[in-house]
Amino acid sequence: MDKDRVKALADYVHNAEKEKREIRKITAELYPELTIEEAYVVQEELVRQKLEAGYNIVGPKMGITSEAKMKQMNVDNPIYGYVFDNMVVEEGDAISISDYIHPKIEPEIGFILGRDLEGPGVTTLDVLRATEYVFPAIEIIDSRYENFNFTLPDVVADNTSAAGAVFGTYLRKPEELELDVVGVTLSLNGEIQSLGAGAAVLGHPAKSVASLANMLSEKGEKVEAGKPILTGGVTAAVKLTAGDFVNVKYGGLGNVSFFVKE
Ligand code: 0L1
Ligand code: MG
Repeated sequence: MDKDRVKALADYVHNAEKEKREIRKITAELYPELTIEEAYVVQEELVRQKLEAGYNIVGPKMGITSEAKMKQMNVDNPIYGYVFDNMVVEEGDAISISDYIHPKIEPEIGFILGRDLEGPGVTTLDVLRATEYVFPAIEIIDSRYENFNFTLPDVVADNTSAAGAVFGTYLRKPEELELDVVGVTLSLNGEIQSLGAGAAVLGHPAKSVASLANMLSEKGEKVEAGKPILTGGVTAAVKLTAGDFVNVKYGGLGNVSFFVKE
């Protein structure tokens, strides 16, 4: 794919994000032959544009980490993208629904590494040994594509729908918890909407970090210490509406909440 097309496709999704409007997926007609490899090149250009605009990367995020989602999209591997500083929402604060297109939330288990991890060959055990803290988090996803309708290359080019992150402040050492059996309930206005356990994320959330390290190694990159990593949704994503009070409880790992206003 030539440079002009990479830039045109990155502009296409980036403008939709900036203008908060839905677009048709890239593969619908703009460029049906988009491959995963090309999509990551488009994502890199999108990331470059955001950095050039003055935003900073807070940390990486993993997506399509559940068995159900992988089956639905007919893929064997998860995908990754990046959370930027303008996406971070303080726990307990309110977001404005008008700052998004059609936001949904995913409860996630976050990791902070004490040392860099470089693949290939990184294992779940390597991740647990390198982890300084785990913490509760909520990801806000907001696909720029109409009705969240996309193929895997489309969603990779769109920075894996990244739009927001609420990082909880309940830090725990990984050995204090059995992360695969940490239960999670997501409530809107006091009513449980979805629930799950840590094992919904590739069998164990630490495996998601290992997978990230191994995928990044193909580009000569590593997972850096000190940056919060979102490992993937523990439950199905839930749609947000103005007026919602979001509360997610994590067994042994505290809870995270925020409000949604007009
Ligand atoms: O973080 C995620 O798992 C979302 C990845 C993109 C898929 C979606 O937008 O539903
Ligand atoms: Mg997610």
